[in-house]
Amino acid sequence: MTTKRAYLSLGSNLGNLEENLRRALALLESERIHVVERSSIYETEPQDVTDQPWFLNMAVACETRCFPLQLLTAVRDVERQMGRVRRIRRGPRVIDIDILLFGNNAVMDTPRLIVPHPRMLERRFVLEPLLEIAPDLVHPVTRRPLRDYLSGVKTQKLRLKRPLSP
Ligand code: PH2
Ligand code: MG
Ligand code: MG
Repeated sequence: MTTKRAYLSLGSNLGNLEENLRRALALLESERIHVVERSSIYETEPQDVTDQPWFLNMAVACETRCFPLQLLTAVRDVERQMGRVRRIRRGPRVIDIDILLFGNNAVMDTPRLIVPHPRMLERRFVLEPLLEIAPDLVHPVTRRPLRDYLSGVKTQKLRLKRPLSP
């Protein structure tokens, strides 16, 4: 069976944020989702629900044998293992792992999963880390380079960029 590459966005704004990201990466590995590239970590201003703590966000590239819905099940599993409780939609969370892109430009729209991630082009906390590890990515639907969308999100505050310590 072939392996496919997927790009994931990770975010945390409850508890020990760095520790949460580290634990999520380790748990992904235990689900046989191999993280092959990781961005720096970014402190980002909360979007959508603005009355919540700032986030730490990062993006990773991973290799997996999973199909998209299996990957979704695996990342939900990791979120669950980390005690994520879904309270407020888009509100504070210990960990959030979103599938941004899958395989060779996969496009899908199902009740459980939409790929590419429907809000990725409007979010600096997604685009900036993602472009750090893959500057030449093209959006599978619009066919435009992702870097073209950065200028549209520059007003969203983002600070401090450093490697996640081991
Ligand atoms: N996630 C959200 C809503 N708002 N804001 C930032 N800065 N980072 C996030 O990861 C984030 C958010 C819902 O998934
Ligand atoms: Mg999310
Ligand atoms: Mg999510």
